[in-house]
Amino acid sequence: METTGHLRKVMISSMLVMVFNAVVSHEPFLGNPENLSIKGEFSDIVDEQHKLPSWELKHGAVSSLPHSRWQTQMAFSKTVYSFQVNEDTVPGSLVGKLEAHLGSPTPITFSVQEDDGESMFLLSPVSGEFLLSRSLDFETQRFYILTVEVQQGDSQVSSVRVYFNVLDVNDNPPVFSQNNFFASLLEDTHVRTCFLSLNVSDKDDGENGEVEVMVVSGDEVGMFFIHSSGSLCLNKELDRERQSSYNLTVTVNDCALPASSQLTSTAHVVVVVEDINDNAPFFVSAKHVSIPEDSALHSLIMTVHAEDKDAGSNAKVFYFLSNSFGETFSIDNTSGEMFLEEMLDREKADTLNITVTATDMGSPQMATTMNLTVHVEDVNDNDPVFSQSSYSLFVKEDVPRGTSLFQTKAQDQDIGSNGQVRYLLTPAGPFMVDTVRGVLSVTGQLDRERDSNYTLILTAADRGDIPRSSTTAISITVLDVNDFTPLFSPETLIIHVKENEEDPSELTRQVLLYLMVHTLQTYSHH
Ligand SMILES: *[C@@H]1O[C@H](CO)[C@@H](O)[C@H](O)[C@H]1NC(C)=O
Ligand SMILES: *[C@@H]1O[C@H](CO)[C@@H](O)[C@H](O)[C@H]1NC(C)=O
Ligand SMILES: *[C@@H]1O[C@H](CO)[C@@H](O)[C@H](O)[C@H]1NC(C)=O
Ligand SMILES: *[C@@H]1O[C@H](CO)[C@@H](O)[C@H](O)[C@H]1NC(C)=O
Ligand SMILES: *[C@@H]1O[C@H](CO)[C@@H](O)[C@H](O)[C@H]1NC(C)=O
Ligand SMILES: *[C@@H]1O[C@H](CO)[C@@H](O)[C@H](O)[C@H]1NC(C)=O
Ligand SMILES: CC(=O)N[C@H]1CO[C@H](CO)[C@@H](O)[C@@H]1O
Ligand SMILES: [Ca+2]
Repeated sequence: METTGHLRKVMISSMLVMVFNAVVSHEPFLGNPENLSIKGEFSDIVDEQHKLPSWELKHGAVSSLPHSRWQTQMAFSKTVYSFQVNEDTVPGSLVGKLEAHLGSPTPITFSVQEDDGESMFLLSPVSGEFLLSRSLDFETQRFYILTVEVQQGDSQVSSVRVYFNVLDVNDNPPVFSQNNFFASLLEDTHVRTCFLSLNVSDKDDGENGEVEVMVVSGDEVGMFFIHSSGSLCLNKELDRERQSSYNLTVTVNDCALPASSQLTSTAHVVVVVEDINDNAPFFVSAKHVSIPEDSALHSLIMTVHAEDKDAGSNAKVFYFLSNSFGETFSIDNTSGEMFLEEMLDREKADTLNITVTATDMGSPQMATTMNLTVHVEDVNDNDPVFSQSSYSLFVKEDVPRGTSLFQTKAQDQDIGSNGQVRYLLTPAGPFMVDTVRGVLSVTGQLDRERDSNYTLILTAADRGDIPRSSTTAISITVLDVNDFTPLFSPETLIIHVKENEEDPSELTRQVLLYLMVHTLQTYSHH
């Protein structure tokens, strides 16, 4: 039947309006039974809707409706009851009261006919009052629909719908899906990347269930921010070398009003920053080293060391030599120990420049080079050397004392005291040598007739800790000067004189000639 269908539709839409009204209403339930009927706005709507059936009745089209049902609305003070109950109402509280007005004085009794709340609301049969039997939970069930009838004597007089609308109170804190979150991020993660969903939820309704997430500690520099979706996102560039992990405390609160009624929860988020190879190794060892030129082959000359601020293989450093000195040195590629592989000679090269490379094992690799200067220290490995192994000198026997005869110089290729030469003469006799300058001079009176020749040994010694020396021989021949009346030699001079010789000068000439020849012969023997 069309009319009945229309009527039902009207009633259903009435109910929907009613429920909607109840859900959007935030009017608190005041707990006083006299206030319970003050739902004027709602009742008016229902009353308006209810005029329709009367109008339809005039057309006689609702005969299928039981007659008793149409009396019901007459008995109760309202056509529908709707009570608002805060979800935190204490069990045992009075939450509603029904009133029925019947003409006759016979006592009336109320009883619940249909109840989708499994006796959540207990009805007093006599007073019509509802008591709450258990705790309500808005989050479980938001409204209850009961049908109550009133009886007078044994006959059912009428029935009425009773709605209990549960009002949300902020009784659920917003929660994180976990108490502790963990995330790891590559150091080069792009700014504004959201990397962790905190999955917050709040079972409450409306503002009571709207959430606000904040990072409250562990992020003093504002490295992170919370996206409106509740995700944790990166706000700035990470640098693992500055900070390698973050321990964030995040809170979530709902938006209940007043603010003092807001509920919060806390969770910890540990963010670990994973290294990328963004630092080259850098040398921390000396750039200069001094080693003695007589260092033994394969001896350790120094240990180079480079550090790398990265982590793991990004910080694992290997060393290589790229030197222009062939195989003079070798290096242990992991320890950085450098060894001598060829004998050194300061006299050939006193400074060696080596390029040491430190490379990490990251991908891609990063490398640094260092110019290492090796100073070769002198050791006393060279003798002083005279330019000749012997020298010959001729000295007139009347040479004045103190006369410098000769300077010789021994060369020593070493440096410092290893190359400083001092001279010593043996046997000294009437000569001496200046120890520093090597100048040979006469200190005594020579006398060819006593010592016609001298053989001296000149020693040159350096001033090294263990001195090295060499010698040269100096032979000195003393030349005669006419310091005596001539003594003839041979002592018997045979001069052949002609018996008729008249010119005595001829004799003198002959003697002189002899002496000259003889003397020259003597000299030439030396
Ligand atoms: C958050 O919720 C989504 C979907 O419900 C889930 O895939 C994800 O694992 C959750 N995240 C955490 C950290 O619990
Ligand atoms: C993070 O901080 C909280 C409290 O400050 C602490 O209980 C927790 O152990 C910390 N976690 C880590 C991984 O350091
Ligand atoms: C380091 O040297 C060892 C041998 O001394 C060699 O086996 C290794 O491959 C070298 N490592 C690198 C990275 O060159
Ligand atoms: C070695 O390097 C030094 C500077 O560090 C430079 O004065 C010297 O000339 C270089 N020697 C050679 C042989 O390259
Ligand atoms: C090492 O020396 C070379 C040439 O002497 C120069 O070009 C280079 O810049 C130097 N490297 C460093 C790290 O000083
Ligand atoms: C050198 O002197 C010694 C004596 O002092 C002498 O016996 C020797 O013959 C001399 N030699 C020469 C070559 O004159
Ligand atoms: C809103 C309203 O009418 N509240 C009333 C509830 O009942 C108490 C006591 O009867 C009144 O004082 C309130 O005004
Ligand atoms: Ca809440």
